[in-house]
Amino acid sequence: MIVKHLDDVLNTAADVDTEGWTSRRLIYKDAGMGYSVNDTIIKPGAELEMQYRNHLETVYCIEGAGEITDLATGETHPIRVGTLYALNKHDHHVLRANKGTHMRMVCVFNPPLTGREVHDATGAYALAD
Ligand code: 9YT
Repeated sequence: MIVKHLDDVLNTAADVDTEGWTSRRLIYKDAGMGYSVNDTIIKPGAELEMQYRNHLETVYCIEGAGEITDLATGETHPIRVGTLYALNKHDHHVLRANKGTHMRMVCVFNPPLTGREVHDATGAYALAD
């Protein structure tokens, strides 16, 4: 059994900080679970264009508010605590945190992240192998 606390991850190599987000990788590839789990902070006012061509991702908002735009349809959906979105078609999207508030999201990736990824120029992560 693996038991961890967010405190075990903070300020380690699995605590990945970028301009728009900080991702604390709690479960990643080495755990052998077939998925990874991150506790991610989207910084206030951040606007992130992403497309995970190599991964499926489900995201569940547990703090803050913002919105997501599906760039295939142009539709924008509000996000608040309790909103979940699943990028089941590797959807190209823009994620925004409202100004003045961060969003805290639980993110599950399949296949799992190695724990250290940052986005490439297309807003994707490379495959681990
Ligand atoms: C919600 C989202 O896609 N944020 C970008 C960071 C990524 N999800 C991660 O590595 O946690």
